[in-house]
Amino acid sequence: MSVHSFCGTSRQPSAPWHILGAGSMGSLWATRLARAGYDVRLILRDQARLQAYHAAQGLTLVEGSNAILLPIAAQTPDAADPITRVLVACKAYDAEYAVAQIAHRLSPEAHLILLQNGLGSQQAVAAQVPHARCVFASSTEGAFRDGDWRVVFAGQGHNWLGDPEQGAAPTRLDDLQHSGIRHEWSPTIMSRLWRKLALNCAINPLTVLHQCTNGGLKAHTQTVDALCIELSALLVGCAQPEAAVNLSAEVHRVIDATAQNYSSMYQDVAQRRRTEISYLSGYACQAAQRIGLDTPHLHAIHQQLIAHLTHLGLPSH
Ligand code: NAD
Ligand code: KPL
Repeated sequence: MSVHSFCGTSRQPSAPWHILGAGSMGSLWATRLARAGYDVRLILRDQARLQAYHAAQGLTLVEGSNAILLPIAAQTPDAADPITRVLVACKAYDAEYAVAQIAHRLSPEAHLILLQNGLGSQQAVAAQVPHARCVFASSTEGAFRDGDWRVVFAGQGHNWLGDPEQGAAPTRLDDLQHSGIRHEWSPTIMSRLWRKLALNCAINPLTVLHQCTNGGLKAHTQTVDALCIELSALLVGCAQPEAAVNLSAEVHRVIDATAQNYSSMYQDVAQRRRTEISYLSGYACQAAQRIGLDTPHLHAIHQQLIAHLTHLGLPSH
């Protein structure tokens, strides 16, 4: 593998991109923006993480057989510079607290891009910073860390960004284009997020409970179909009828197309990481309860998942 370091051509002046959460996705965005010459500033949890980062001298982006080291600036949440644009790339369960730590630094025209899977955390963050503009994102890109401060770009994909209040696209999204971050503005971002949530609810918990790849669910089509019927009714009941169209067909298509893969929830459990269950099947069950919809299969699978995680000694929320 060739490794080289890169200082980038500065594209000053332009408001900096703050990246809150320098994990897989945060690093994937940060390194591409920095490589394109933008002013990027990582917000790390605390001084200990900051020191460790400085020791590594930057973030490394691995793409195929190439690795590039980018000496991106970093800081802790209590730094003083104002924040105009921030990508929030924490896990769903960390997003609210992480944003609370930087809320006092948000400038009046601040934009937050919320890159969390599932639903619930985005709304909680938006309620917390009512004067800032929150853009919700849904991503099919894939990344993982193969070491501290190293990110592997594992799956080409696309990012959809949108405003749940249906406002127009922010002007500074050109930076993403110039950085090779494939994206488009979606006027129906809530529908996209609901659709993704439904796909994840139909597939991910079952792969954990049956300890199988996505393709292994071909042995459980009755349960998958029962879940799809309930999830479709839920989407319609939550005023997202477009997200329900041909849900079952798409779930089976995804199972076929990703038959050899393990779902993200399976991988979280296998690596003993906390899952985002509360923002996936947990959110779906609560939404069903809120609208008075009976979803016995969804409820049973969610309860089995909680029991399974508890049995493994993992957090079940
Ligand atoms: P990750 O665990 O790799 O990264 C999250 C980072 O946030 C960690 O480095 C963590 O230390 C940091 N963090 C948490 N609290 C913080 C705080 N208070 N201050 C500063 N940093 C804080 O997670 P990820 O895989 O990058 O996923 C982020 C989100 O993107 C998740 O909701 C995930 O479901 C979604 N997503 C991930 C992928 C992927 O391929 N990794 C793909 C699509 C969507
Ligand atoms: O997004 C996914 C995941 O694993 O989280 C798919 C591949 C769609 C399975 O639900």
